[in-house]
Amino acid sequence: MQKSPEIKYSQLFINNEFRDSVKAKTFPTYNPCNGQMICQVQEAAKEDVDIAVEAARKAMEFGSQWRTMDASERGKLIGKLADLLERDIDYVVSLETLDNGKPFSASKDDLEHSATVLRYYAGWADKICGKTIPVDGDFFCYTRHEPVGVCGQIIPWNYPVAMLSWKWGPALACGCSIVMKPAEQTPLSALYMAALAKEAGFPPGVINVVPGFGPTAGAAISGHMDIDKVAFTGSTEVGRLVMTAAAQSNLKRVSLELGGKSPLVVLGDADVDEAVEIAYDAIMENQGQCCCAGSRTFVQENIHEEFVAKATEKVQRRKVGDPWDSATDQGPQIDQLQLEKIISFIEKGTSEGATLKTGGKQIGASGYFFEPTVFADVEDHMKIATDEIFGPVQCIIKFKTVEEAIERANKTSYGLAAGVVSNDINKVMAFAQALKGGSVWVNCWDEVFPQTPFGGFRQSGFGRELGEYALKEYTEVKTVTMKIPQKNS
Ligand code: TXE
Repeated sequence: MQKSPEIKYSQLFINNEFRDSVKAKTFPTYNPCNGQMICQVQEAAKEDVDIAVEAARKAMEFGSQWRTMDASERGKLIGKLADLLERDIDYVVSLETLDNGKPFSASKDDLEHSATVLRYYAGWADKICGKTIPVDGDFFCYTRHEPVGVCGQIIPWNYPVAMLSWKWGPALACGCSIVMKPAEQTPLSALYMAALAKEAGFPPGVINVVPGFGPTAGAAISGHMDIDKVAFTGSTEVGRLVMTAAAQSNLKRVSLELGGKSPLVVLGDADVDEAVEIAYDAIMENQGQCCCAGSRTFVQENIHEEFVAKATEKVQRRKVGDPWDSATDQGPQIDQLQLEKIISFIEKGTSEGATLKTGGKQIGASGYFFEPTVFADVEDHMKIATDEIFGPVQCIIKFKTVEEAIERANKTSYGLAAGVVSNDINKVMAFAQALKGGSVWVNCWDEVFPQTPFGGFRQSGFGRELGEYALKEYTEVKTVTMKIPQKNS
């Protein structure tokens, strides 16, 4: 643990070099524990994105070092990157904790996960293949799964390195090049990962990192005429802008991983203590700043009262504070804006008639700490039940029948995740089939693996990250049809 990790990189990373932005403009990144500046970081504008895209394009040129590299060699480089991340894990975890505010142990989990994701995709690099297809006539026909090309990747601040690994892993395995914009709140760990990528041996231009803001650097990526694909994780609102920009520029491929309002349904037969634990983790994880947070907790009426009492007690024991302290469960929220958003939801919840069981206030005046909160008597129409709060706020909703729970759980414009807690296999199966979400968790929550696809239904986005499915987002299928003298079966 390095409570004051040295900031080694704060410049743009383009063509395997750290460099200032064209206008040498910088922006500050802050420590969410106290709101103080950590350092100034070079800020990418459109002209910097253009330079990064040019480098990424050159790396993708026909006959380039990257294009002619053996696929197995690409895999080795990705594996090396995972090795280097593990070598420096204490430092990178420290950097992540400093810039994001999440507890050190949680950052460590994220980074270990990131290394396994990279390693998983290292294994895929030489297993991405097309098919030979038995067409009619004297033809030989096969498909090639080619890299989609230059990929713009825009990521948020809630899981900085993990989001990077989800996007770099499949893009690199497929042989693409990358222009990544980390979130303005958390640029530091991505820059360090860029330095590790250079050390691993990726050719110049394959990986470029351009810290900056959404409306400038982000918009320059999504509207760029020479980027072939944009992968975005963030708010639904910005997802819409990214897709519009893609449509209005060059129809680049788009994948979006957006917000959610994911339901966790606790059925009356569940063990209440176990259900309380699952529901607590589902919403409180990562200070509640999780796209797949279980942010609507439906509880069947026969156990509702006991559940509310135990959930409240559990949340009251949650230790909020110094992320460097191993006893801490919850660090600060990411910034003032997110803190204010949560506070405004608390006001809405109270004024709309939900019962505030515990929490609801900012902690201290320094930094962005917020009390873990439980609302009971939440009704479907309330803002706290319809909108993404993105904070440690549990909303408990009572229901009577299974059919009603399914209908109400699905009554949202989102569809990222859903869950059910029950030991009744028939009811569990009904839920698993009926709930609209890219992930359904049974008697658990947020169990995400490198091997399993993750993504949204409806306005939670489209496209899948992780697993074999993610490869589809980074490849184009080419059909090659060749006239031959005579075919033979
Ligand atoms: O998200 P933004 P913010 C949700 C969550 C949160 C809300 C706002 O509800 O409270 O979004 O958070 C870049 N063109 N999620 O403001 O703005 C931006 O710089 C291109 C859910 O942080 O969507 C950053 O890199 N890019 C979520 C990234 O988009 C633009 C995680 C995300 O920022 C852009 C984070 C533009 N016009 C927030 N404007 C999840 N799905 O996990 C911004 N960006």
